[in-house]
Amino acid sequence: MKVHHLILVAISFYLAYPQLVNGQLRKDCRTSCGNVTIEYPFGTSPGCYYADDPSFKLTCNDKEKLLFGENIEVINISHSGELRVWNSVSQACYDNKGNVSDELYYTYSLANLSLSRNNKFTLVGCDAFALLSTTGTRDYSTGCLSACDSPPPGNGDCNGEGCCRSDVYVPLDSIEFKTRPYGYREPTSVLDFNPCIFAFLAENGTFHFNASEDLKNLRNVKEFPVLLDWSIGNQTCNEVGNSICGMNNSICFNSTRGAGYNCKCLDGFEGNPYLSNEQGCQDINECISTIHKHNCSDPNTCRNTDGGFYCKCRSGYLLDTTKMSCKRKDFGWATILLGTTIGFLSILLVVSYVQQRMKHRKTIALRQKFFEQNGGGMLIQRLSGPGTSNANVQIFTDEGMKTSTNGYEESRILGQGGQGTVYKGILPDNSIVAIKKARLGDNSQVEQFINEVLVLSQINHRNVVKLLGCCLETEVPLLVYEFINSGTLFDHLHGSLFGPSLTWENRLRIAVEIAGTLAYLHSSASIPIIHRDVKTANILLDENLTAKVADFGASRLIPMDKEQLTTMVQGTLGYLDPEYYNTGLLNEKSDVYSFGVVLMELLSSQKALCFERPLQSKHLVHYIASAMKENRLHEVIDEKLINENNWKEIEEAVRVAMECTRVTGDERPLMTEVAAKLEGLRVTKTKHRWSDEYPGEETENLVGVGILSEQGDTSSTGYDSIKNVASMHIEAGR
Ligand SMILES: *[C@@H]1O[C@H](CO)[C@@H](O)[C@H](O)[C@H]1NC(C)=O
Ligand SMILES: *[C@@H]1O[C@H](CO)[C@@H](O)[C@H](O)[C@H]1NC(C)=O
Ligand SMILES: *[C@@H]1O[C@H](CO)[C@@H](O)[C@H](O)[C@H]1NC(C)=O
Ligand SMILES: *[C@@H]1O[C@H](CO)[C@@H](O)[C@H](O)[C@H]1NC(C)=O
Ligand SMILES: *[C@@H]1O[C@H](CO)[C@@H](O)[C@H](O)[C@H]1NC(C)=O
Ligand SMILES: *[C@@H]1O[C@H](CO)[C@@H](O)[C@H](O)[C@H]1NC(C)=O
Ligand SMILES: *[C@@H]1O[C@H](CO)[C@@H](O)[C@H](O)[C@H]1NC(C)=O
Ligand SMILES: *[C@@H]1O[C@H](CO)[C@@H](O)[C@H](O)[C@H]1NC(C)=O
Ligand SMILES: *[C@@H]1O[C@H](CO)[C@@H](O)[C@H](O)[C@H]1NC(C)=O
Ligand SMILES: *[C@H]1O[C@@H](CO)[C@H](O)[C@@H](O)[C@@H]1NC(C)=O
Repeated sequence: MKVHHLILVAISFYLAYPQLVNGQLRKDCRTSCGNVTIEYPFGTSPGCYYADDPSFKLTCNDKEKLLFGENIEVINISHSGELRVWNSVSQACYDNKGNVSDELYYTYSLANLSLSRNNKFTLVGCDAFALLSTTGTRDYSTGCLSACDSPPPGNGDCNGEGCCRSDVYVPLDSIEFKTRPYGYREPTSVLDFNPCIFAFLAENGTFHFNASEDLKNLRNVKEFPVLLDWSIGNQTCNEVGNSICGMNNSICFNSTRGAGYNCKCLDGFEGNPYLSNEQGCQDINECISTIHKHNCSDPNTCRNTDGGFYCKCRSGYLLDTTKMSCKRKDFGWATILLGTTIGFLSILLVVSYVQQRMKHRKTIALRQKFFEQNGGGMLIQRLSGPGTSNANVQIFTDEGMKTSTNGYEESRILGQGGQGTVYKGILPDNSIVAIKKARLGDNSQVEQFINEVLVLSQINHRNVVKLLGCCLETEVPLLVYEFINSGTLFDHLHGSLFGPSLTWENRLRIAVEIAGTLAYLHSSASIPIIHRDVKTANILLDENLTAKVADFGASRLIPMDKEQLTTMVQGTLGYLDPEYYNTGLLNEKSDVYSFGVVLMELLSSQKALCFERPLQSKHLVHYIASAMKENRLHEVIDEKLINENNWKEIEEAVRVAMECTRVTGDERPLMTEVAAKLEGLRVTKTKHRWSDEYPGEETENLVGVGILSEQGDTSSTGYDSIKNVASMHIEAGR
């Protein structure tokens, strides 16, 4: 009796170490034995195979054969969980009496082994059967029968005539198979063509039955490859975690054995999926010609990607995915339409841009023209000329003016006068200004505007409306002033703002302020200036009722060496100096006359020219003069002003006004004298009040005033009003 014991030692394992040791293998691990490549998790020495589990231990014998267990030779190992080994053929031969030498009886102790489904259990022989059974937890048997009393036709089919086979799927502990003759035969009838019976496991497709050859001696083949399934552990991927495998590019899959897991590289990658170093799964460069895994018709268009590739066509070409070749893009109607539309729109855009540019240029040219026409050049020349060093005139732009007046909105109009319209403007820094716009199409107005700019640029006085700047880019020039919000003196005396606030004290102060301003214009400003249009309508009041002289349009700068100037007569009826009117000779005394009229207005609250008054007293000067002559001053002075202790001052003020309005200019006092006199009245008045409150100081102070006036000493006193009086007297005396 001959018994073959083929022990297939454990291949799959119940592990002490559930985790794969990732990464580095020892450098001295063998990577091949003979022609067989050894790869992790298998290895030949400790530290080279998985978790030091003896199930993955292989040995390389001195004949360079890789052995698994005691004597099973390994053909090769695949990562996907298969181990290909050589398995011997078992055979039993008939003796010459027709008896088989032995019953073939095989026990395969499979322990942890799984036979792959891709094996066949095959019997070659006549009148025999083979039985494959399992032992252990499941009872399972399979087998086949072969019968033949004459040589079967050599058609190569293993169909039960001289050869039979059965599929194998036994993932269990152990199997055994039996082979023996089926019934009794006259041995000689078989012996001739079938002396032996063969039984073996073989990988599907490795054995092709040929009756004429194999029944005799199985072509002397002694072993067949057999596939065994191996896996790691007895847990599924879910149980161990899907990221158990070596790298990002490798994935876990459940072993076909039904226990444990294996790893594999993703498509487009190759390497050892259990390792995470450079031997692990790496991208396959499909575009390298030697590999030629791409299907681009032109290899030059192939571009490798991580785990794949694509075919890249030149611009203007598209990939034809059926042939993987590049072909020219064809432009459909939609494209042509789109292109045309875009082209058309671009042209439109360009045209409108050019138009805009031209319009812009035209606007600029127009502005330049206006600027010149409005005397901008002359102005700039004059402003930068000698004697105007402290000129501080800002040039505003057309746009700036437009936005600040909200497009010259009607609601922004503050007033409309002889010289044009005044708008309220709000500058970008939120400051409020008054913007004066000349009347359209009046060239003399333009001249006056320029004149005003020149005059005002010379003046820096707190009682003169400050000119901030001008704009000459518009058709008519614009002047920008500080904004004075409480109307004109005219409005307060006769018009819309008439009220009780203009007491005698206020009126006297206003008169002093106007007189002081005119005195300053006549004598103190760097070049003497004659206002030429002094009237209550040209005197603005701010919220403290401080006077601000405005409207210098008619004013004249008088060069120092010229005493008189012949000009076209300008001014307002009622305020106009009769001498100047008759002769056309302008000097500062004309302003004195006009001031006299203003002072009379302040005293009487009567208009300068009033046709409701009797014919002879139409003119305020005549009205007051006749009243004075007839000693009935009480009648013409505004009775609201009069109280018990100011009559003397009023009389004095009337006298000053009368002097100012003398027919002959030479007889009129200088503006400085007028200012000093009025200031004197005011100071005396203040003193009187003082003396009421502090009796006893009066005499001393009055004496002080007298002394100071005579000596011209301004340094010995700290009292401002007195100082002013003093200096006024001195100037008046020059
Ligand atoms: C896996 O093996 C361990 C020990 O070897 C055992 O305790 C466990 O029950 C097994 N698990 C499965 C699913 O077979
Ligand atoms: C390796 O393969 C070659 C040819 O395929 C063969 O001649 C040689 O015997 C093989 N060596 C071993 C050790 O199997
Ligand atoms: C393993 O061996 C078989 C049979 O010799 C062969 O067909 C197969 O290509 C081999 N596989 C590897 C990965 O070497
Ligand atoms: C698997 O093989 C190992 C090692 O040979 C052994 O200890 C274990 O008992 C085997 N498992 C089974 C279920 O036979
Ligand atoms: C064996 O191989 C043949 C073709 O080679 C195939 O058709 C058949 O399905 C395979 N059998 C098994 C069990 O894999
Ligand atoms: C079987 O072997 C014989 C002799 O070698 C040969 O002539 C015949 O073609 C083979 N038959 C098949 C099916 O391969
Ligand atoms: C694996 O993926 C992570 C994040 O996706 C990345 O940071 C890491 O570099 C990748 N490692 C390798 C070896 O590709
Ligand atoms: C592995 O098997 C388990 C249990 O049968 C299953 O839930 C899981 O989806 C499988 N995982 C993979 C990657 O096939
Ligand atoms: C070319 O290869 C890609 C990726 O392997 C595939 O998706 C595609 O179907 C193939 N095309 C042709 C025409 O073979
Ligand atoms: C075959 O051998 C002969 C002689 O040795 C025996 O007499 C037979 O009994 C034997 N046959 C079987 C089936 O064993």
